[in-house]
Amino acid sequence: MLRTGLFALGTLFIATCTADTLPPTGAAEQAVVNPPLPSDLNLILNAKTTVTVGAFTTVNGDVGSAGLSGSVLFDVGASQGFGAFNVLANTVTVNIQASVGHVYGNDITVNGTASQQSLGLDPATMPQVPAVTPATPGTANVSTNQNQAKQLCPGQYGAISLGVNSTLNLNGGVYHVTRLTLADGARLEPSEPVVIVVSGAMTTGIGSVIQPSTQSLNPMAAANIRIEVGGNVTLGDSNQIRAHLLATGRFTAGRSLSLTGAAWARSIAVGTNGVLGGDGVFATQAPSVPPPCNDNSACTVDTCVGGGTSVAFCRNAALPTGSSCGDGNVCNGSELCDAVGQCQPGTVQTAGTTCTDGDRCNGDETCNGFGTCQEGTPPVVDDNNACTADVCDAETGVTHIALPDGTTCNVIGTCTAGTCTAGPSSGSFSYSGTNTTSATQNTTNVDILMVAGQTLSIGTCGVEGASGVGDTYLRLFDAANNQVASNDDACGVLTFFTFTATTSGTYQVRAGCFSSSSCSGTVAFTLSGF
Ligand SMILES: [Ca+2]
Ligand SMILES: [Ca+2]
Ligand SMILES: [Ca+2]
Ligand SMILES: [Ca+2]
Repeated sequence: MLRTGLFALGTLFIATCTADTLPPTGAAEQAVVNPPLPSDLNLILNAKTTVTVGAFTTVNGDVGSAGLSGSVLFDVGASQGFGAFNVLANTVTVNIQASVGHVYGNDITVNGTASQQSLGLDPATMPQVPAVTPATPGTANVSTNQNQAKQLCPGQYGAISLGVNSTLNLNGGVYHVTRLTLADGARLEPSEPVVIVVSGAMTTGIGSVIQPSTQSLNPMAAANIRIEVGGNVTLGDSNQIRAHLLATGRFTAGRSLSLTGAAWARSIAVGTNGVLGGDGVFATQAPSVPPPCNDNSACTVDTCVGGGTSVAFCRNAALPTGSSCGDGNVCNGSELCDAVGQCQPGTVQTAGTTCTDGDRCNGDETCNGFGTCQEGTPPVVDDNNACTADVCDAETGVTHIALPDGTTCNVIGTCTAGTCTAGPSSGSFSYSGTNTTSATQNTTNVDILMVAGQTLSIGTCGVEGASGVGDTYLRLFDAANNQVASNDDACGVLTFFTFTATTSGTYQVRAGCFSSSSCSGTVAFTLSGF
């Protein structure tokens, strides 16, 4: 039966091979296994449908179209950096004299050059163009007149319109607006991180500029100017943009665009002779941004005043002299505000000053004398006592809690009041010996149970109740019959020694006399420790 089954499978296999020569079936469409996407993919242009890179435009970054039937076209003479970048789309077309880096696609036409081509791409595995943040604009329109410069506080506005050659400075925060319009030569220049959410369209004229203000107190990157547009983005010729843009609709740029950052949209068309480059990685979600007018001083309260149709400005009101502006470090002293809103350093604390982090289990932190808090030495938690539970509490530190009496400890022992004992903790026996060859024969043998850590004190002297006549000799052996201790003449010719057990078990005392002499005595012992 089994043979028949195998034969039947073999027949089926042959039949399948034969079927491959027949007209293509669904299974035959998978011609290649998709190569993995580049691990360092950073799409500076990403569309749902089409991306067109205009003639002679240079894109120094990755370009993709994440839609299932998305396409990317590099028009005549367009180029993509130095071959290190990637183009990814279902359909990729590289026109004559155009050059691109590594192409990933399912329908690739290269009439120019591509540094590498990989056939096979599932667009669903690409970073998808996210939805824009829903806008909640206001009604107050803001406009700048020709050649006017003014600033704005974050908030909800109607349309924002910048006149010819005017400048609008944005203080940090989130702006919700209905439209964003820049006339020829107008400049939108945030001085702090902003998110601008536009419900409608964004339009610019010739030579419009969107970039960080040169008066920014702290460094600004393209990602610090995030513009999300519910409609279309239409940029005029010769625009200079340093931002991350996201549009629900089309992104269209005229000639000679200078874009540093990223543009993600439903479709993208960049005109001729542009220069595009990346600056950071496009975030799928709008970042959170700090409040406006930060002057980097903890001794001032920062507020953005006014805005809208009136003048806006930053107010940095000084806190009262002596207000704390602590940096959270005890060791460099207590920082205090001076009369003009500046934070002044404190006095460096001497070495050894506590700077505890409130956790006693990682040790007690102390200042090093140079303004830095040093880690402490964690306390030893284990007390080597099997009859205590060892715990460390951040507040109270290390404690050892006695286990209930009768708890088994160290295999053979039993806990009593937090101490592990095996047999009696003291005892004695009398013996007389003769011709024991220094306690190696004819000895009197007594077993003593010990748990690891216990110390045995034993002898014919040195222990209460011990005595001896003649020259006594004692030896101690472990459970494996190895001698672990011995003594002959600790007190005169009488015997005493101590031994600390490292393993729990039965130990044997062998009592005898020196050489071949005769002796007698009472051997007494005590067990201390655990
Ligand atoms: Ca401040
Ligand atoms: Ca401090
Ligand atoms: Ca600590
Ligand atoms: Ca313990």
